[in-house]
Amino acid sequence: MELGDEDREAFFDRGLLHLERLIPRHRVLAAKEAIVSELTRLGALVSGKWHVARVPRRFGHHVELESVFEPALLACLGELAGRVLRPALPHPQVLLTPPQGGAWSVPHQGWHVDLASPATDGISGIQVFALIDDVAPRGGGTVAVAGSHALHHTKVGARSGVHHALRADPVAAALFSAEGQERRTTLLAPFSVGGVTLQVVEMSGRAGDVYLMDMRVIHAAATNTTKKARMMLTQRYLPPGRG
Ligand SMILES: O=C(O)CCC(=O)C(=O)O
Repeated sequence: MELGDEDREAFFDRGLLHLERLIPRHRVLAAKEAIVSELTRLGALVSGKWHVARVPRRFGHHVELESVFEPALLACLGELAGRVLRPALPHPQVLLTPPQGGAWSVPHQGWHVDLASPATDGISGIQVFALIDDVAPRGGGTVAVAGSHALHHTKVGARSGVHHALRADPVAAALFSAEGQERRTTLLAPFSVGGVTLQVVEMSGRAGDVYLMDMRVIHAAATNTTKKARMMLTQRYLPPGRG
């Protein structure tokens, strides 16, 4: 697949790009089957019922999971980064959240980046999130603060770090506090910190969709309030010699 100008612009502006139906259906189905059979074998999913304590922290190696990250997808990463990127982990990681109930909100903890703040402005890595099943809004999809990659290189971000810059802003501070009834509405709409437009985005969509995330983007795990498990795969890609 080829990226269009709009895709490139979206990725560079927001640090996050949603590509719909990128992964061929047969690969997604094979990956889902591999995950479900491992869950069944471990007794974590029996006749449609979840035994959460038996959900593994890490899944075994399955060729069906590897093959989701096919050459067409890797070519997109190289194109965006302007250089070859290599997988940081030997195998993709399964992100699985059984139904948790309760009410969904923008997380107020767990915000992080997986790389040290880069000294120079430029892509230091891309994380791929592949949806292996449909993920409805509020269904546990990872949440990201789109635009936050650019905060690292603003005056306030470079001086005291991105977390500090966000905590010091009256709107963005709601990312770190459960209080305030309006926080969900405010954070899911665009807001500005240090001249950079930010917005909390939930990675929801259909099976086969992919989100590409600049690894400078701050992100967090979210609650799955639906009745269906959240099933995603992730892999981080870095320039050779990093990670
Ligand atoms: O959605 C999740 O479970 C969290 C994913 C995450 O934070 C990561 O892969 O770095």
